[in-house]
Amino acid sequence: MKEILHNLYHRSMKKIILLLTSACFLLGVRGQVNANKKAGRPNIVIIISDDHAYQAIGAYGSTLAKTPNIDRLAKEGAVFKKAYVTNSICGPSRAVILTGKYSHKNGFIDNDKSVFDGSQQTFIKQLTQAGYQTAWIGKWHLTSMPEGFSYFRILPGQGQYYNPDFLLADGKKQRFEGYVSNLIEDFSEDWLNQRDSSKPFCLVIGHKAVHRSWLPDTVDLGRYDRVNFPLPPNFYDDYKSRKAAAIQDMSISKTMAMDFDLKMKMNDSAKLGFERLNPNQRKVIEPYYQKIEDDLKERKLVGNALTEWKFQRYMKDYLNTAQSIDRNVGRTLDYLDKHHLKENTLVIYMSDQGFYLGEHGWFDKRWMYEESFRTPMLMRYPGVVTPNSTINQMVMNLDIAPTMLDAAGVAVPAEVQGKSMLPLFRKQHAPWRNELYYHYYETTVHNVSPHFGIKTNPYKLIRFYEKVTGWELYDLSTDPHEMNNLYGKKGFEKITAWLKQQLNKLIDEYDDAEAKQLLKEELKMK
Ligand code: SGN
Ligand code: CA
Repeated sequence: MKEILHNLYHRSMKKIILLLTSACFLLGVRGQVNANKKAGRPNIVIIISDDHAYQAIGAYGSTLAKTPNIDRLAKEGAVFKKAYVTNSICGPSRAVILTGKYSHKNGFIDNDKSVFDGSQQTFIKQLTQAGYQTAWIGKWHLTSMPEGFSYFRILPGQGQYYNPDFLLADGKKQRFEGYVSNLIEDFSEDWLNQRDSSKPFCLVIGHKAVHRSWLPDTVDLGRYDRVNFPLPPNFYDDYKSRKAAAIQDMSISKTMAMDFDLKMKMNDSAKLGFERLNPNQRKVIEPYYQKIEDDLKERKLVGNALTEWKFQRYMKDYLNTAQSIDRNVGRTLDYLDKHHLKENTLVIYMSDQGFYLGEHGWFDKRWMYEESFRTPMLMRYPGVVTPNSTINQMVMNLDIAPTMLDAAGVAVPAEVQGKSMLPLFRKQHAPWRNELYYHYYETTVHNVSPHFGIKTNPYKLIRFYEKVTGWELYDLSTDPHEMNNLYGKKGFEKITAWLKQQLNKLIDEYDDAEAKQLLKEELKMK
Protein backbone atom coordinates (compact mmCIF):
# COMPACT_ATOMS: atom_id res chain seq x y z
CA MET A 1 0.00 0.00 0.00
CA LYS A 2 2.77 2.33 0.99
CA GLU A 3 4.53 1.57 -2.27
CA ILE A 4 1.38 2.22 -4.34
CA LEU A 5 0.83 5.55 -2.61
CA HIS A 6 4.47 6.43 -3.10
CA ASN A 7 4.24 5.63 -6.84
CA LEU A 8 1.02 7.58 -7.21
CA TYR A 9 2.58 10.54 -5.46
CA HIS A 10 5.57 10.44 -7.78
CA ARG A 11 3.48 10.11 -10.93
CA SER A 12 1.24 13.01 -9.94
CA MET A 13 4.24 15.13 -9.07
CA LYS A 14 5.76 14.35 -12.46
CA LYS A 15 2.54 15.38 -14.19
CA ILE A 16 2.33 18.58 -12.16
CA ILE A 17 5.92 19.43 -12.94
CA LEU A 18 5.34 18.68 -16.64
CA LEU A 19 2.20 20.85 -16.65
CA LEU A 20 3.97 23.65 -14.86
CA THR A 21 6.94 23.55 -17.25
CA SER A 22 4.67 23.55 -20.31
CA ALA A 23 2.68 26.46 -18.87
CA CYS A 24 5.88 28.36 -18.14
CA PHE A 25 7.16 27.61 -21.63
CA LEU A 26 3.92 28.74 -23.25
CA LEU A 27 3.77 31.83 -21.08
CA GLY A 28 7.39 32.47 -21.98
CA VAL A 29 6.65 32.18 -25.69
CA ARG A 30 3.52 34.32 -25.30
CA GLY A 31 5.48 36.77 -23.22
CA GLN A 32 8.09 36.99 -25.92
CA VAL A 33 5.45 37.38 -28.63
CA ASN A 34 3.77 40.12 -26.64
CA ALA A 35 7.05 41.83 -25.84
CA ASN A 36 7.99 41.87 -29.53
CA LYS A 37 4.53 43.02 -30.55
CA LYS A 38 4.51 45.78 -27.95
CA ALA A 39 7.89 46.94 -29.09
CA GLY A 40 6.52 46.89 -32.66
CA ARG A 41 8.84 44.10 -33.62
CA PRO A 42 7.02 41.44 -35.59
CA ASN A 43 8.88 38.59 -37.24
CA ILE A 44 9.08 38.95 -41.00
CA VAL A 45 9.00 36.32 -43.73
CA ILE A 46 9.35 37.55 -47.31
CA ILE A 47 8.91 34.89 -49.98
CA ILE A 48 10.20 36.12 -53.35
CA SER A 49 9.63 33.83 -56.28
CA ASP A 50 11.08 34.33 -59.74
CA ASP A 51 9.03 35.18 -62.82
CA HIS A 52 5.72 34.16 -61.21
CA ALA A 53 2.95 35.81 -63.23
CA TYR A 54 -0.11 37.12 -61.36
CA GLN A 55 -2.12 35.57 -64.19
CA ALA A 56 -1.04 32.19 -62.77
CA ILE A 57 -2.43 32.75 -59.25
CA GLY A 58 -5.92 31.91 -58.02
CA ALA A 59 -6.10 34.97 -55.77
CA TYR A 60 -5.55 37.12 -58.90
CA GLY A 61 -8.42 35.45 -60.73
CA SER A 62 -6.82 32.47 -62.43
CA THR A 63 -9.28 29.61 -62.55
CA LEU A 64 -6.88 27.16 -64.20
CA ALA A 65 -3.76 27.55 -62.04
CA LYS A 66 -4.09 25.88 -58.63
CA THR A 67 -2.41 27.92 -55.87
CA PRO A 68 -4.25 26.96 -52.66
CA ASN A 69 -1.46 28.10 -50.34
CA ILE A 70 -0.87 31.50 -51.90
CA ASP A 71 -4.66 31.85 -51.90
CA ARG A 72 -4.62 31.07 -48.17
CA LEU A 73 -2.48 34.18 -47.70
CA ALA A 74 -5.17 36.11 -49.58
CA LYS A 75 -7.87 34.75 -47.27
CA GLU A 76 -5.89 35.54 -44.14
CA GLY A 77 -4.41 38.79 -45.42
CA ALA A 78 -4.49 41.27 -48.29
CA VAL A 79 -4.00 41.03 -52.04
CA PHE A 80 -2.28 44.04 -53.59
CA LYS A 81 -4.23 44.28 -56.83
CA LYS A 82 -1.92 46.92 -58.27
CA ALA A 83 1.62 46.03 -57.25
CA TYR A 84 4.35 47.09 -59.68
CA VAL A 85 8.13 46.97 -60.07
CA THR A 86 10.46 49.82 -61.00
CA ASN A 87 12.57 47.77 -63.47
CA SER A 88 11.13 44.44 -64.53
CA ILE A 89 14.04 42.06 -64.21
CA CYS A 90 15.52 39.78 -61.60
CA GLY A 91 18.69 41.29 -60.04
CA PRO A 92 17.49 44.89 -60.33
CA SER A 93 14.19 44.03 -58.62
CA ARG A 94 15.97 42.36 -55.69
CA ALA A 95 18.30 45.37 -55.37
CA VAL A 96 15.26 47.67 -55.24
CA ILE A 97 13.62 45.46 -52.61
CA LEU A 98 16.75 45.55 -50.44
CA THR A 99 17.44 49.27 -50.71
CA GLY A 100 14.05 50.90 -51.29
CA LYS A 101 15.76 52.87 -54.04
CA TYR A 102 15.45 52.94 -57.85
CA SER A 103 18.10 51.15 -59.96
CA HIS A 104 19.87 54.41 -60.88
CA LYS A 105 20.33 55.08 -57.14
CA ASN A 106 21.29 51.59 -55.90
CA GLY A 107 23.54 51.06 -58.94
CA PHE A 108 22.21 47.63 -60.00
CA ILE A 109 20.53 48.58 -63.28
CA ASP A 110 20.75 45.30 -65.22
CA ASN A 111 21.64 41.61 -64.93
CA ASP A 112 24.49 41.84 -67.47
CA LYS A 113 27.00 44.31 -66.13
CA SER A 114 25.87 45.37 -62.67
CA VAL A 115 27.45 44.19 -59.44
CA PHE A 116 25.49 44.99 -56.29
CA ASP A 117 27.42 47.34 -54.03
CA GLY A 118 26.93 45.52 -50.73
CA SER A 119 28.39 48.39 -48.73
CA GLN A 120 25.26 50.50 -49.20
CA GLN A 121 22.42 50.65 -46.68
CA THR A 122 19.69 48.01 -46.88
CA PHE A 123 16.64 47.38 -44.72
CA ILE A 124 18.22 44.04 -43.77
CA LYS A 125 21.31 45.77 -42.34
CA GLN A 126 19.10 48.11 -40.38
CA LEU A 127 17.05 45.22 -39.00
CA THR A 128 20.21 43.33 -38.04
CA GLN A 129 21.46 46.43 -36.24
CA ALA A 130 18.10 46.72 -34.48
CA GLY A 131 18.53 43.24 -33.01
CA TYR A 132 16.76 41.13 -35.63
CA GLN A 133 18.21 37.83 -36.79
CA THR A 134 18.23 38.08 -40.55
CA ALA A 135 18.68 35.50 -43.30
CA TRP A 136 18.43 35.17 -47.07
CA ILE A 137 18.01 31.62 -48.35
CA GLY A 138 17.73 30.72 -52.06
CA LYS A 139 17.99 32.79 -55.22
CA TRP A 140 19.92 36.01 -54.75
CA HIS A 141 21.37 36.84 -58.19
CA LEU A 142 23.13 40.07 -57.27
CA THR A 143 26.67 38.97 -58.29
CA SER A 144 28.38 40.12 -55.07
CA MET A 145 27.93 38.18 -51.82
CA PRO A 146 25.21 39.21 -49.32
CA GLU A 147 26.30 41.69 -46.66
CA GLY A 148 24.70 42.56 -43.35
CA PHE A 149 22.81 39.28 -42.83
CA SER A 150 23.09 37.09 -39.74
CA TYR A 151 23.02 34.12 -42.13
CA PHE A 152 22.71 33.28 -45.83
CA ARG A 153 22.69 30.26 -48.09
CA ILE A 154 22.23 31.27 -51.71
CA LEU A 155 22.12 29.81 -55.19
CA PRO A 156 25.04 30.82 -57.39
CA GLY A 157 23.63 32.97 -60.25
CA GLN A 158 20.37 31.54 -61.60
CA GLY A 159 20.87 28.25 -59.74
CA GLN A 160 19.77 24.81 -60.91
CA TYR A 161 16.44 23.02 -60.47
CA TYR A 162 17.81 19.58 -59.64
CA ASN A 163 20.54 18.73 -57.14
CA PRO A 164 21.59 22.38 -57.05
CA ASP A 165 24.77 23.92 -55.72
CA PHE A 166 24.43 26.41 -52.88
CA LEU A 167 26.94 29.01 -51.75
CA LEU A 168 27.26 28.62 -48.02
CA ALA A 169 27.90 31.39 -45.53
CA ASP A 170 31.55 30.25 -45.21
CA GLY A 171 32.04 30.96 -48.93
CA LYS A 172 32.11 27.28 -49.96
CA LYS A 173 29.95 25.76 -52.69
CA GLN A 174 28.12 22.50 -52.05
CA ARG A 175 25.77 20.29 -54.07
CA PHE A 176 22.58 19.07 -52.39
CA GLU A 177 20.40 16.22 -53.66
CA GLY A 178 16.82 17.15 -54.31
CA TYR A 179 14.58 19.69 -56.01
CA VAL A 180 15.49 23.32 -55.51
CA SER A 181 12.17 24.66 -54.11
CA ASN A 182 12.02 21.88 -51.50
CA LEU A 183 15.65 22.40 -50.49
CA ILE A 184 15.19 26.15 -50.09
CA GLU A 185 12.24 25.52 -47.76
CA ASP A 186 14.18 22.80 -45.86
CA PHE A 187 17.10 25.18 -45.31
CA SER A 188 14.74 27.97 -44.25
CA GLU A 189 13.11 25.75 -41.63
CA ASP A 190 16.53 24.52 -40.45
CA TRP A 191 17.56 28.11 -39.93
CA LEU A 192 14.34 28.94 -38.07
CA ASN A 193 14.83 25.87 -35.85
CA GLN A 194 18.27 26.92 -34.69
CA ARG A 195 17.56 30.64 -34.24
CA ASP A 196 17.60 32.45 -30.90
CA SER A 197 13.86 32.59 -30.14
CA SER A 198 14.28 35.52 -27.76
CA LYS A 199 14.90 37.80 -30.76
CA PRO A 200 12.66 38.66 -33.71
CA PHE A 201 13.69 37.41 -37.15
CA CYS A 202 13.49 38.47 -40.77
CA LEU A 203 13.79 35.62 -43.25
CA VAL A 204 13.83 36.04 -47.03
CA ILE A 205 13.00 32.84 -48.91
CA GLY A 206 14.14 33.33 -52.50
CA HIS A 207 12.72 30.77 -54.92
CA LYS A 208 14.29 29.95 -58.26
CA ALA A 209 10.99 28.68 -59.65
CA VAL A 210 9.41 29.62 -62.11
CA HIS A 211 12.51 30.73 -64.00
CA ARG A 212 13.30 29.53 -67.50
CA SER A 213 13.94 26.81 -68.56
CA TRP A 214 11.03 25.27 -66.73
CA LEU A 215 11.70 21.91 -65.10
CA PRO A 216 9.07 20.72 -62.61
CA ASP A 217 9.59 18.63 -59.49
CA THR A 218 8.97 14.95 -60.35
CA VAL A 219 5.84 14.91 -58.15
CA ASP A 220 4.33 17.74 -60.20
CA LEU A 221 4.87 16.35 -63.70
CA GLY A 222 1.62 16.08 -65.61
CA ARG A 223 -0.54 18.05 -63.17
CA TYR A 224 -1.96 20.27 -65.90
CA ASP A 225 -1.72 17.84 -68.82
CA ARG A 226 -5.47 17.58 -69.32
CA VAL A 227 -6.03 21.34 -69.30
CA ASN A 228 -6.47 23.17 -72.58
CA PHE A 229 -5.30 26.74 -71.98
CA PRO A 230 -7.18 29.49 -73.83
CA LEU A 231 -4.98 31.72 -76.00
CA PRO A 232 -4.75 35.29 -74.69
CA PRO A 233 -6.75 37.65 -76.93
CA ASN A 234 -3.57 39.31 -78.25
CA PHE A 235 -1.59 36.10 -78.77
CA TYR A 236 -1.26 36.89 -82.49
CA ASP A 237 -0.18 40.50 -81.96
CA ASP A 238 1.26 42.05 -85.12
CA TYR A 239 2.98 44.88 -83.16
CA LYS A 240 1.57 47.49 -85.53
CA SER A 241 2.23 51.02 -84.20
CA ARG A 242 4.82 49.69 -81.69
CA LYS A 243 8.39 49.64 -83.03
CA ALA A 244 10.11 48.27 -79.91
CA ALA A 245 7.64 45.39 -79.61
CA ALA A 246 8.21 44.56 -83.27
CA ILE A 247 11.95 43.93 -82.81
CA GLN A 248 11.86 41.93 -79.54
CA ASP A 249 13.21 38.41 -79.27
CA MET A 250 10.87 36.78 -76.77
CA SER A 251 8.09 35.23 -78.79
CA ILE A 252 6.74 31.76 -78.22
CA SER A 253 6.71 31.21 -81.99
CA LYS A 254 10.32 32.21 -82.77
CA THR A 255 12.37 32.50 -79.57
CA MET A 256 11.07 29.65 -77.43
CA ALA A 257 13.32 26.66 -78.15
CA MET A 258 11.86 23.19 -78.74
CA ASP A 259 14.76 21.54 -76.89
CA PHE A 260 16.10 23.89 -74.23
CA ASP A 261 12.68 25.30 -73.29
CA LEU A 262 10.28 22.48 -74.10
CA LYS A 263 12.55 19.43 -73.66
CA MET A 264 11.93 17.93 -77.11
CA LYS A 265 15.06 16.20 -78.46
CA MET A 266 14.41 16.74 -82.17
CA ASN A 267 18.10 16.05 -82.99
CA ASP A 268 21.25 14.58 -81.43
CA SER A 269 22.76 17.83 -80.24
CA ALA A 270 19.58 18.92 -78.42
CA LYS A 271 20.04 20.84 -75.17
CA LEU A 272 17.54 19.50 -72.66
CA GLY A 273 18.94 20.69 -69.34
CA PHE A 274 18.85 17.16 -67.86
CA GLU A 275 22.60 17.05 -66.99
CA ARG A 276 22.13 17.28 -63.24
CA LEU A 277 19.44 14.63 -62.85
CA ASN A 278 20.37 11.58 -60.80
CA PRO A 279 19.28 8.14 -62.14
CA ASN A 280 16.07 8.09 -60.09
CA GLN A 281 15.00 11.53 -61.25
CA ARG A 282 15.96 10.68 -64.84
CA LYS A 283 13.79 7.55 -64.73
CA VAL A 284 10.72 9.72 -64.09
CA ILE A 285 11.51 12.78 -66.20
CA GLU A 286 12.84 11.34 -69.45
CA PRO A 287 9.90 9.04 -70.21
CA TYR A 288 7.45 11.85 -69.40
CA TYR A 289 8.91 14.10 -72.08
CA GLN A 290 9.63 11.20 -74.48
CA LYS A 291 5.94 10.33 -74.60
CA ILE A 292 5.07 13.92 -75.44
CA GLU A 293 7.70 13.97 -78.16
CA ASP A 294 6.47 10.73 -79.71
CA ASP A 295 3.00 12.20 -79.89
CA LEU A 296 4.29 15.43 -81.41
CA LYS A 297 6.22 13.57 -84.11
CA GLU A 298 3.08 11.82 -85.24
CA ARG A 299 1.21 15.08 -85.53
CA LYS A 300 3.67 16.80 -87.90
CA LEU A 301 2.53 20.30 -86.89
CA VAL A 302 3.64 23.47 -88.69
CA GLY A 303 2.81 27.22 -88.59
CA ASN A 304 0.22 28.41 -86.10
CA ALA A 305 -0.65 24.84 -85.10
CA LEU A 306 2.95 24.31 -83.94
CA THR A 307 3.03 27.70 -82.18
CA GLU A 308 -0.17 26.82 -80.32
CA TRP A 309 1.26 23.43 -79.38
CA LYS A 310 4.30 25.27 -77.97
CA PHE A 311 1.99 27.57 -76.00
CA GLN A 312 0.14 24.59 -74.48
CA ARG A 313 3.41 22.86 -73.53
CA TYR A 314 4.81 26.13 -72.14
CA MET A 315 1.78 26.64 -69.92
CA LYS A 316 1.97 23.07 -68.62
CA ASP A 317 5.70 23.16 -67.87
CA TYR A 318 5.40 26.63 -66.34
CA LEU A 319 2.47 25.77 -64.05
CA ASN A 320 3.91 22.37 -63.10
CA THR A 321 7.10 24.17 -62.05
CA ALA A 322 5.14 26.87 -60.21
CA GLN A 323 3.33 24.19 -58.22
CA SER A 324 6.52 23.62 -56.20
CA ILE A 325 6.41 27.25 -55.02
CA ASP A 326 2.84 27.01 -53.84
CA ARG A 327 3.44 23.74 -52.03
CA ASN A 328 6.43 25.21 -50.23
CA VAL A 329 4.57 28.40 -49.35
CA GLY A 330 2.16 25.98 -47.65
CA ARG A 331 5.04 24.43 -45.75
CA THR A 332 6.19 27.88 -44.56
CA LEU A 333 2.69 28.74 -43.33
CA ASP A 334 2.34 25.36 -41.62
CA TYR A 335 5.70 25.87 -39.92
CA LEU A 336 4.57 29.23 -38.54
CA ASP A 337 1.32 27.66 -37.29
CA LYS A 338 3.04 24.73 -35.69
CA HIS A 339 5.52 26.92 -33.86
CA HIS A 340 2.91 29.46 -32.68
CA LEU A 341 4.51 32.18 -34.80
CA LYS A 342 1.53 33.07 -36.98
CA GLU A 343 0.13 35.86 -34.80
CA ASN A 344 3.34 37.83 -34.64
CA THR A 345 4.75 37.27 -38.11
CA LEU A 346 4.29 39.50 -41.12
CA VAL A 347 4.35 37.32 -44.25
CA ILE A 348 4.75 38.65 -47.79
CA TYR A 349 4.53 36.64 -50.97
CA MET A 350 5.71 38.33 -54.16
CA SER A 351 7.56 37.69 -57.40
CA ASP A 352 10.59 39.66 -58.60
CA GLN A 353 8.40 40.82 -61.50
CA GLY A 354 5.53 39.70 -63.67
CA PHE A 355 5.77 37.48 -66.73
CA TYR A 356 4.08 36.93 -70.09
CA LEU A 357 1.96 33.82 -70.45
CA GLY A 358 1.38 34.27 -74.16
CA GLU A 359 0.09 37.88 -74.06
CA HIS A 360 1.47 39.68 -77.16
CA GLY A 361 2.70 36.17 -78.17
CA TRP A 362 5.45 36.35 -75.53
CA PHE A 363 7.17 34.75 -72.59
CA ASP A 364 9.73 36.68 -70.41
CA LYS A 365 9.30 40.15 -68.87
CA ARG A 366 11.18 43.56 -69.05
CA TRP A 367 8.44 45.80 -70.53
CA MET A 368 6.49 48.56 -68.91
CA TYR A 369 3.38 46.87 -70.33
CA GLU A 370 1.15 45.55 -67.56
CA GLU A 371 1.95 41.80 -67.48
CA SER A 372 5.63 42.37 -66.71
CA PHE A 373 5.34 45.74 -64.95
CA ARG A 374 2.95 44.30 -62.38
CA THR A 375 3.91 41.63 -59.88
CA PRO A 376 1.86 39.50 -57.51
CA MET A 377 2.07 40.72 -53.90
CA LEU A 378 0.14 39.46 -50.88
CA MET A 379 0.60 40.26 -47.22
CA ARG A 380 -0.58 38.64 -44.00
CA TYR A 381 -0.04 40.57 -40.79
CA PRO A 382 -2.50 39.60 -38.03
CA GLY A 383 -3.87 42.57 -36.13
CA VAL A 384 -2.82 45.03 -38.85
CA VAL A 385 -4.05 43.60 -42.17
CA THR A 386 -7.75 42.73 -42.36
CA PRO A 387 -8.22 39.17 -43.56
CA ASN A 388 -9.62 38.72 -47.05
CA SER A 389 -8.99 42.34 -48.03
CA THR A 390 -7.70 43.98 -51.19
CA ILE A 391 -5.49 47.01 -51.62
CA ASN A 392 -6.11 48.97 -54.79
CA GLN A 393 -3.52 51.72 -54.47
CA MET A 394 -0.47 51.46 -56.76
CA VAL A 395 2.33 50.05 -54.63
CA MET A 396 5.80 49.02 -55.79
CA ASN A 397 8.64 46.67 -54.87
CA LEU A 398 10.28 49.99 -53.90
CA ASP A 399 7.93 50.08 -50.89
CA ILE A 400 9.03 46.78 -49.34
CA ALA A 401 12.11 48.14 -47.49
CA PRO A 402 10.34 51.12 -45.84
CA THR A 403 7.34 48.93 -44.98
CA MET A 404 9.53 46.40 -43.18
CA LEU A 405 11.39 49.16 -41.31
CA ASP A 406 8.08 50.78 -40.35
CA ALA A 407 6.72 47.44 -39.08
CA ALA A 408 9.86 46.92 -36.99
CA GLY A 409 9.75 50.47 -35.61
CA VAL A 410 13.05 51.40 -37.24
CA ALA A 411 13.48 54.87 -38.80
CA VAL A 412 13.36 54.95 -42.60
CA PRO A 413 16.46 56.72 -44.01
CA ALA A 414 15.78 59.93 -45.94
CA GLU A 415 17.31 58.60 -49.16
CA VAL A 416 14.79 55.72 -49.37
CA GLN A 417 12.47 56.44 -52.31
CA GLY A 418 9.65 54.04 -51.46
CA LYS A 419 6.87 54.55 -48.91
CA SER A 420 5.68 52.40 -46.06
CA MET A 421 2.51 50.60 -47.11
CA LEU A 422 1.28 50.23 -43.53
CA PRO A 423 -0.80 53.46 -43.53
CA LEU A 424 -2.89 51.85 -46.30
CA PHE A 425 -4.09 49.35 -43.69
CA ARG A 426 -4.56 51.85 -40.90
CA LYS A 427 -6.57 54.45 -42.79
CA GLN A 428 -8.91 53.97 -45.68
CA HIS A 429 -7.94 57.28 -47.27
CA ALA A 430 -4.23 57.46 -46.49
CA PRO A 431 -2.49 59.84 -48.90
CA TRP A 432 -0.83 57.83 -51.63
CA ARG A 433 0.92 58.26 -55.01
CA ASN A 434 -1.19 58.60 -58.15
CA GLU A 435 1.63 57.98 -60.63
CA LEU A 436 4.31 55.37 -61.07
CA TYR A 437 7.75 55.86 -62.56
CA TYR A 438 9.51 53.04 -64.44
CA HIS A 439 12.96 52.64 -66.01
CA TYR A 440 14.33 49.52 -67.77
CA TYR A 441 17.94 49.40 -69.02
CA GLU A 442 19.11 46.01 -70.28
CA THR A 443 19.99 45.72 -73.96
CA THR A 444 21.20 42.15 -74.53
CA VAL A 445 19.10 39.00 -74.17
CA HIS A 446 15.53 39.21 -75.65
CA ASN A 447 16.29 42.49 -77.42
CA VAL A 448 14.00 44.84 -75.54
CA SER A 449 14.79 48.50 -76.11
CA PRO A 450 15.52 50.45 -72.89
CA HIS A 451 12.67 52.70 -71.83
CA PHE A 452 11.26 54.82 -69.06
CA GLY A 453 7.79 56.16 -68.45
CA ILE A 454 4.87 57.15 -66.30
CA LYS A 455 1.69 55.32 -65.41
CA THR A 456 -1.35 57.19 -64.16
CA ASN A 457 -4.98 56.23 -64.20
CA PRO A 458 -5.88 55.44 -66.99
CA TYR A 459 -2.87 56.54 -69.09
CA LYS A 460 0.62 55.25 -69.65
CA LEU A 461 3.31 57.18 -71.49
CA ILE A 462 6.56 55.39 -72.43
CA ARG A 463 9.75 56.80 -73.94
CA PHE A 464 11.96 54.19 -75.69
CA TYR A 465 15.64 54.88 -76.38
CA GLU A 466 18.84 53.23 -77.55
CA LYS A 467 17.52 50.43 -79.81
CA VAL A 468 14.33 52.23 -80.78
CA THR A 469 13.68 55.93 -80.22
CA GLY A 470 10.11 57.05 -79.73
CA TRP A 471 7.06 57.45 -77.56
CA GLU A 472 4.04 55.30 -76.84
CA LEU A 473 0.79 56.35 -75.22
CA TYR A 474 -1.99 54.06 -74.00
CA ASP A 475 -5.40 54.59 -72.53
CA LEU A 476 -5.85 51.49 -70.37
CA SER A 477 -9.54 52.17 -69.79
CA THR A 478 -10.29 51.49 -73.46
CA ASP A 479 -7.22 49.43 -74.36
CA PRO A 480 -6.26 47.19 -71.40
CA HIS A 481 -4.03 44.98 -73.56
CA GLU A 482 -1.96 47.96 -74.78
CA MET A 483 -2.33 47.29 -78.48
CA ASN A 484 -3.13 50.76 -79.73
CA ASN A 485 -0.34 53.34 -79.47
CA LEU A 486 -2.09 56.70 -79.33
CA TYR A 487 1.05 58.82 -79.33
CA GLY A 488 0.84 61.58 -81.94
CA LYS A 489 -2.82 60.80 -82.71
CA LYS A 490 -5.28 63.65 -83.06
CA GLY A 491 -7.10 64.56 -79.88
CA PHE A 492 -4.34 63.38 -77.54
CA GLU A 493 -2.10 66.45 -77.68
CA LYS A 494 -3.25 67.89 -74.37
CA ILE A 495 -3.05 64.69 -72.36
CA THR A 496 0.37 63.94 -73.88
CA ALA A 497 1.72 67.36 -72.88
CA TRP A 498 0.34 66.93 -69.36
CA LEU A 499 1.80 63.42 -69.02
CA LYS A 500 5.21 64.66 -70.21
CA GLN A 501 5.08 67.34 -67.56
CA GLN A 502 4.22 64.77 -64.88
CA LEU A 503 6.94 62.45 -66.16
CA ASN A 504 9.46 65.27 -65.87
CA LYS A 505 8.33 65.88 -62.30
CA LEU A 506 8.85 62.21 -61.42
CA ILE A 507 12.28 62.21 -63.07
CA ASP A 508 13.19 65.20 -60.89
CA GLU A 509 11.66 63.69 -57.77
CA TYR A 510 13.50 60.38 -58.18
CA ASP A 511 16.56 62.18 -59.51
CA ASP A 512 17.10 60.08 -62.63
CA ALA A 513 19.90 62.02 -64.38
CA GLU A 514 20.05 59.75 -67.46
CA ALA A 515 16.34 60.11 -68.25
CA LYS A 516 16.57 63.84 -67.57
CA GLN A 517 19.43 64.18 -70.05
CA LEU A 518 17.58 62.18 -72.72
CA LEU A 519 14.53 64.40 -72.49
CA LYS A 520 16.67 67.54 -72.53
CA GLU A 521 18.40 66.40 -75.73
CA GLU A 522 15.04 65.68 -77.33
CA LEU A 523 13.79 69.18 -76.56
CA LYS A 524 16.99 70.67 -77.99
CA MET A 525 16.54 68.69 -81.20
CA LYS A 526 13.11 70.23 -81.80
C1 SGN B 1 18.41 34.21 -68.67
C2 SGN B 1 17.27 33.63 -69.49
C3 SGN B 1 16.40 34.74 -70.03
C4 SGN B 1 15.95 35.63 -68.88
C5 SGN B 1 17.16 36.14 -68.13
C6 SGN B 1 16.86 37.05 -66.98
N1 SGN B 1 17.78 32.86 -70.59
O1 SGN B 1 19.25 34.94 -69.48
O2 SGN B 1 15.29 34.16 -70.69
O3 SGN B 1 15.22 36.71 -69.37
O4 SGN B 1 17.89 35.03 -67.65
O5 SGN B 1 16.02 36.42 -66.05
S1 SGN B 1 18.25 31.36 -70.29
O6 SGN B 1 18.57 30.80 -71.61
O7 SGN B 1 19.45 31.39 -69.45
O8 SGN B 1 17.17 30.67 -69.63
S2 SGN B 1 16.03 36.97 -64.59
O9 SGN B 1 14.84 36.44 -63.92
O10 SGN B 1 17.24 36.50 -63.96
O11 SGN B 1 15.97 38.41 -64.70
CA1 CA C 1 12.99 37.11 -62.51
